Amino acid sequence: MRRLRLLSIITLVALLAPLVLAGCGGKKEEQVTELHFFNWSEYIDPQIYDDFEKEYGIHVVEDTFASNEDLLSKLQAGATGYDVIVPSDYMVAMMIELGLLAELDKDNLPNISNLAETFTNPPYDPGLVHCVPYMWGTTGIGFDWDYFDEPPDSWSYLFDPDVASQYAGYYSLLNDPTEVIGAALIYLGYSPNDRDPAHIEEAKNVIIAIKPYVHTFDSEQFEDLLSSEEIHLAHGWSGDIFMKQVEDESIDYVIPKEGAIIWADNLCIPKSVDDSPARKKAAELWINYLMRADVAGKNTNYVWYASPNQAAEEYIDQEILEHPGIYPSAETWKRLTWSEPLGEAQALYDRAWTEIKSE
Ligand code: SPD
Repeated sequence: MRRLRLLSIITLVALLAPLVLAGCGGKKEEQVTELHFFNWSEYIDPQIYDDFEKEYGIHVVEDTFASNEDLLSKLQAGATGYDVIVPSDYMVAMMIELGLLAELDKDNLPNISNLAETFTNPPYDPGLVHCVPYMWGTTGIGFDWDYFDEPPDSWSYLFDPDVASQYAGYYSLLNDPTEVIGAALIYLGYSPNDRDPAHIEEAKNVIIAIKPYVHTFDSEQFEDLLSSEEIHLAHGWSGDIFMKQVEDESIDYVIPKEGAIIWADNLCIPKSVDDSPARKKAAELWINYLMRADVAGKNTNYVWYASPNQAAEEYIDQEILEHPGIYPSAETWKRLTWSEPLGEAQALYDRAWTEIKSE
């Protein structure tokens, strides 16, 4: 009888161990029941929050940001309440350099083995020491077929004043310095990572010249503005447009012929979370859950972004896997460029952006 009671106690302790995580040095045990996830808007199937809570008893509170630069400035301003954040590739490299990210404990992330080989050693975080890839996509032009006979497949629709003026008041640009200056640089025939001050100045002047035609700079509702016909063209992210297309089939997306930015967003833990082993472990539990094949598949089916998770493919709808706007062809890949950390040239981009926005 006593042995049976002892066994039950051992089982109970084993079951609670993942959730009741002891602080060190004899501190009181801390139970994590809430996690703060700082994500891009509309970038997860909300059902996943409920499923996770049912399975692990941890409620995930989501807060959203609109650009990598917003995310960075929040962290730099001392925000310590976030457990998991979702920066893009070049921003991961910048955050590592600035010491803003914790290192991941791979023992807590067994689902990392689900990642496709190409995503296991990205240049911005070799060996996935700090982050794991979440979703990837491209930045192109969303449009409404009601106003076009052919897809607007050139950046000149947004940046050539002769063309752009025909859409005056009816198009949006992302509220995102890297994306907008990058797209203008591509339009001018340069790399979106160009560091030549004269080229950055040229791109700035192009944007200032067309600014009177821009309805709004927006990164969170451009797909809704397209659907409500407030705008007819939108500089935007692939999945957001395709997700909207499900309910409004006149909305479509094109990767401009001059080329475009390709990006990968990543799940990372801010360095401040290292102060609480319990929170860190819970954050890794959440990241590992998002990498579970069925969860990652379900998520891609909802957000319409490509998954870096190879094991998830069996759960992803065929329509998405075969979609050339989501998984671009080898031919299209040749026109795509990853954003890179800009080093000292970042200050030139920041200054150009301030001038663009204040003009
Ligand atoms: N609605 C989710 C949008 C995610 C966009 N992240 C891409 C950033 C690339 N610079």
